[in-house]
Amino acid sequence: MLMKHDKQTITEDGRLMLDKAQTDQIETVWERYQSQLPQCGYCDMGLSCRNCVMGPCRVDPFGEGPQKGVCGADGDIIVARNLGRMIAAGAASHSDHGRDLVEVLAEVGAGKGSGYQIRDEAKLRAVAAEYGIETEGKEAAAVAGELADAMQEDYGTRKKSLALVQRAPEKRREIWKKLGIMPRGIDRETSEMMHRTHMGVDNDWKSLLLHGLRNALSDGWGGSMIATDVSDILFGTPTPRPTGFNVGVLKKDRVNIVVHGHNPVVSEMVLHACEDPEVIKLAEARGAAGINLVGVCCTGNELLMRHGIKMAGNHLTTELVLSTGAVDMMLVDYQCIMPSLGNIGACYHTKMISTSDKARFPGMQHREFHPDNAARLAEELVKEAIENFPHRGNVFIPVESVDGMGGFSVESIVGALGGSLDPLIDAIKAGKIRGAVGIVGCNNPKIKQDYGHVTLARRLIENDILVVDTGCAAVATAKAGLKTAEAAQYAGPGLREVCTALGVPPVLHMGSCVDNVRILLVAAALANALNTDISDLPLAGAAPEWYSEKAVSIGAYFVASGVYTVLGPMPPITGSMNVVKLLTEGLEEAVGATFAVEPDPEKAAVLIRRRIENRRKKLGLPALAV
Ligand code: SF4
Ligand code: MSK
Repeated sequence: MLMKHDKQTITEDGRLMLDKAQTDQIETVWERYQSQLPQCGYCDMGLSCRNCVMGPCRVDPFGEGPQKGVCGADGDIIVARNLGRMIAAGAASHSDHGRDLVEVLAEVGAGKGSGYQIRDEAKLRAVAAEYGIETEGKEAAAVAGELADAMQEDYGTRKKSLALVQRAPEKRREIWKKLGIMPRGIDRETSEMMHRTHMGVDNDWKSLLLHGLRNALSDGWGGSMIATDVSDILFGTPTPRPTGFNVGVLKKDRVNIVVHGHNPVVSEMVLHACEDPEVIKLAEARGAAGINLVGVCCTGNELLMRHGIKMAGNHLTTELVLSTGAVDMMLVDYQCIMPSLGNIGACYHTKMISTSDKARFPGMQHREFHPDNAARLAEELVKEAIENFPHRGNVFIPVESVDGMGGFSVESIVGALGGSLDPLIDAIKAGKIRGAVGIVGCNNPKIKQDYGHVTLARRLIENDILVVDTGCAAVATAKAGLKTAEAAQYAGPGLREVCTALGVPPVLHMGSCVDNVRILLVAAALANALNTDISDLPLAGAAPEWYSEKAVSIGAYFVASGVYTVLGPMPPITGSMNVVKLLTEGLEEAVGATFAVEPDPEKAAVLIRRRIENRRKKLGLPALAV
């Protein structure tokens, strides 16, 4: 049966590629979602538990069936435990990604990381100083080695708090201390969450949720922050640069290589190999006009931020990109890579390659990257992609790409503002910019692709609210044309004036999922400049189309850092009204911010505008009635 693709996605390339996938009899995420309906109501409400084999158990939300699991856990405990485990999985994913980067930094420090080098020495020295490392008179490699050691200590359990929490405003740190949620060790908090949620350990739903915040903080002010800092040190701190978006970035006459996943350790080496003149000559000898390296998801965003590499799509486009028949090789590292991809690649000529020792996929050839073989293996693989170019069948690239700008690190935003955040603060005080919102997260087949991100971003900028975004949200708004300087025309008069003066878009691309910490750092810098706390500022976060456990951790560290955060899809917590009330109301008193859940982005925009105007009023700034 033909699907109405305008129900699946707002994007033109998505609709056309869905037609193509259907013609080619490729099963996509949307069809598999349909085949799962109706999804399990107990799981949807968080009321099922399989933490031990006295179970699996479930609690009846209507009060007619069992109200307790075999061990005696009630709905509150089961819901809180399940949410805690989602946070632990998300925090572990980001933080383990950070660990991989620290290990490369350690290799570089030991003079062994062949092909990797320090690209931002100033940042290396600045971050090392934050860790209390004496850098004066030392070679960069020596500093890198010491910093890698100190960061590895952060993963362990021997400290009272992580080094980088010092970047949070003092008032925020006091809140964390008072609540007993100061993150200690990155691995420790995740490990403790797994312990607490074992049968017969923490059976107080409030205490479980508080530890959830601590676990998430160990990601936001720990693992993810380390991942971003070390990526900047090794590969360069991003600066604004032009790029392009959607499936139209694939080129019929070039060898197309797509990188997918999250960690830039592999993709940076692949980029390097693609720029080798000898390798380019080989591509020409095989009849191609050159090599075209593009990205999807966050590995793509990492390359986009630092090199302007173009993005073929976000999460729900990853299968469709293959059905262009134009991809000669897809290289994946880890996270958000659908296990369906290998089999889709096999329907075309695409070589599918997995590269991480911890992530394998059906239908993919496994070629493992390590610092000592990365440069050589990257070149080998790019050459194999070139040799695959003549094997292409029909190619279908139905759209032209959309222009956009990426590369807005904290450093480059401060640079664009002339060296300090003062002009931004002045614009906020004057009401030209009413506040700022971070839109983050994924696509989810439960929501029309990109509709949540794009609608929310449009409503916010129309109302003079600056939007910064990351991950798949950032690609969604870019595909919709909101990441050019000209997009200032869609903003309200105040934001338009500021963007036009600076030549920047009203929606700033701040990077990958781990780069959400860049948003935290802007918030912290604003709070410090105003001698206040993050929760007092006219800021908010939103994840209109989230799907992943990582997004739960991100949402939890945003809220625990004082940022009101609106989720699109409902997390699996409705089985416990106690948990729902704590997360959506009770946390306000504890950490100065809460979650809200609103799947309709039009209504989410109203909630956020209300919050921002409320915070403006509290700061004594001119406020509007919403
Ligand atoms: Fe059932 Fe309790 Fe075991 Fe969960 S921990 S499966 S509720 S017995
Ligand atoms: S890739 S976590 S689908 S944003 Fe970071 Fe996109 Fe979400 Fe993965």
